[in-house]
Amino acid sequence: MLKVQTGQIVEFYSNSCCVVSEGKELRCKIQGRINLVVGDLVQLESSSIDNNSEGLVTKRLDRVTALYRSKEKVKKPIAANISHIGILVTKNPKTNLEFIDKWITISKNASIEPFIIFNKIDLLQNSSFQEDQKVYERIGIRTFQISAKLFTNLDELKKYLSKKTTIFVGNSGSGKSTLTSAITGKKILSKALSNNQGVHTTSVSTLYHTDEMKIIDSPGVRDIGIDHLKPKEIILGFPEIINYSLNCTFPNCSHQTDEGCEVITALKNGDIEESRYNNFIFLSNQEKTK
Ligand SMILES: Nc1nc2c(ncn2[C@@H]2O[C@H](COP(=O)(O)OP(=O)(O)OP(=O)(O)O)[C@@H](O)[C@H]2O)c(=O)[nH]1
Ligand SMILES: [Mg+2]
Ligand SMILES: [Zn+2]
Repeated sequence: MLKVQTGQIVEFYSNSCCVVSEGKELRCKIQGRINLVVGDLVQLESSSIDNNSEGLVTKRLDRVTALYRSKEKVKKPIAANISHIGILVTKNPKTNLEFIDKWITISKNASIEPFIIFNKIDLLQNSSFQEDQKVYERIGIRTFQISAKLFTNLDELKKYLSKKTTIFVGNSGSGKSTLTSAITGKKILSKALSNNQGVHTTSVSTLYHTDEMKIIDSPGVRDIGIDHLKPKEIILGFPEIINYSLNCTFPNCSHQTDEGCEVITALKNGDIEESRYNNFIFLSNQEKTK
């Protein structure tokens, strides 16, 4: 007998997927050409006779949120129905501020709350993340300093993640899988060399459920394409610039010449961080030249 039920995609491959439904994990085929990503809610048919784990996804339910990136100028969904994005930042590999600002921009455009996790603090002499932390706390972005490997400061982070669906993003080697494992208690292979068998870099996004939260561990990226965003969408990643721009003399102010520009005044007064301003101008100009 066929049973129709709903579930959530925890892993998606090109023509099959893993779905959690009614507390069980099912390996599913996909009917027709349904465009799915991790986190999607779906309707599926499962066979109740053979009591294990096979199903057919027949429909995707509406997405509450969807996170997009662009790849070769095409807008592609990365994950659905997430509430938060945790951006992992490390000194090694070095995460640059432009990468962080791009992630903030795509999150804000998707109405998903970004926050920053400074990881691997066990490798640092003194708190050398402090300056970057100030830049982002100033604009209302929550930040954490942790060591995923040594479980340092994880309690506060866990409390923050409670009741949320969060995707961890960041460069390859920043510790997303190590952190996901430390928080969820699930065994996940990390990038370290294991028995000389090679490097376990994450190749597919996976959603992990615990009683308190849902976490998606994603593959590392060197850069994130935001070509699909127009200049008026880029500025959503820069709330402090929006604030000051409201008082610019000219409504179509480019915020690049002095005259009547409150953004430039705020920059000169130190009310807007230089790195944030520079990234805003860089990303806006990039979009304009397309
Ligand atoms: N010292 C230290 N090492 C860490 C910490 N967190 C992760 N690592 C190490 O960093 C390496 C990469 O960790 P992963 O968790 O695999 O990184 P990832 O972000 O999942 O990498 P990809 O899957 O390739 O994107 C591993 O050798 C981890 O042991 C930390 O807090 N301190
Ligand atoms: Mg990984
Ligand atoms: Zn201006």
